Order: sequence, then structure tokens, then C-alpha cells
Amino acid sequence: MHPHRFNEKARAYMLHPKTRVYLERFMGGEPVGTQTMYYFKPPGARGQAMHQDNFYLLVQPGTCMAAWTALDDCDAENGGLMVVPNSQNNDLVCPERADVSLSYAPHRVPIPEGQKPVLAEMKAGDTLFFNGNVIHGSGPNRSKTRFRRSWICHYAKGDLSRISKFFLPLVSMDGRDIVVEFEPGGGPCGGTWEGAEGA
Ligand SMILES: O=C(O)CCC(=O)C(=O)O
Repeated sequence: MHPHRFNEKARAYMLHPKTRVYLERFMGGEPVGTQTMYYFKPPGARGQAMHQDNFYLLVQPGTCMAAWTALDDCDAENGGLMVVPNSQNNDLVCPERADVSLSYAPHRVPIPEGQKPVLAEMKAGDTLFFNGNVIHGSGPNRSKTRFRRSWICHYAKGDLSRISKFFLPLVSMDGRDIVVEFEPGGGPCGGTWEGAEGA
């Protein structure tokens, strides 16, 4: 989904001045918006197996960055986000098939030896920033009554030269659509992820 392409409020949240301050600090330069997603995750819904966002976005050079905002309190019960600390410096790992009874997306990145996922317990309104090489994902929402909604935006550093065509046009932080070249290949894993849902 790209709600910022048809909804002014979504676009305004993508370009929120507070988010921009952190992105500039973490990326060391001016960001551009690449993607927005509203992830509902109602009670009983599957999660998204562990993955790396730049496998999908194919930002070059460098990688993308997520600003993942909890709209509900998120914990182990309702399928909170899991992240692998220090994986921001990992290379992209080619995914295996995920267990689709637990994950709506078909890809799963194996956890490298010596690394371990941890739960990022968050309160509604918290935002977690992480780059496109960080291994992350979530399990099913096992709560009977609690949604786990999140608002997820992806960005790239503004001097990028390429990105997957699904993320064009990009959006400058002052709200203009911009276009760069698209990456025609499947990135370091070859092939294509078409048919897979979402980053
Ligand atoms: O929220 C989740 O459980 C996973 C979403 C995600 O990983 C992503 O936006 O890349």
C-alpha cells in the first residue's frame, strides 16, 4: 500500500517535521519518502516473517530506513515487532520460504549465528527507526481482543541513484514527487520479489 499517494493526511504524516529531524540525524543527509503502510493486524492475524527491507526497496547506494510507529501498545501477545540488534551492518541475506501459516509474506531471512531477535516492546505513539539491512519481523497476533496497528514509512537518503520501480515516484520532504532511475534486477539475490507482499 502507498496511502500517501491518495490521502493528504497520510502524506502529511510521511513528511512530518519531527520524523524528518531524526531521519536527517540517522542518515546524515536529506531524506526522501519511498513508501507508507498502515498495518492493521487484528486479533488472530498472521505476522510478517523476519526480513530486511532493502531486499524489497533495492535502494542504491546504501540502504533505506524505516520509521515504524506503534498505533497500539505492542508486546509479545499482540505480535509486537522483533528486531535483531546490530544487524544494521549485515549484508542482505537471500530469504528462504516462510511458514505462511504464521507469516502473510512468503520470505524469511535466517538469523545469522551469534545474533538473536529481541522484542521491541512499544507504547502507542512510539516510533522505532531502523535501516533497511536490519533483520526484523513479527509473529501472529495471539490476542483475542487487541489490534496491533502500526503506521510504517520508509525513506532513503535523497542522493540515491536507484530504487525498485514499485516505490516511484519518491516524495521530497517538501512534498514534491520525484523520480530516479529504477533498479531492473532483483538485487543481490537475483530474480524478483514480484508477487511477494510488502516490505
Ligand atoms: O510490523 C511488522 O510486523 C512488520 C512490518 C515490517 O516489517 C515492515 O514494515 O517492513
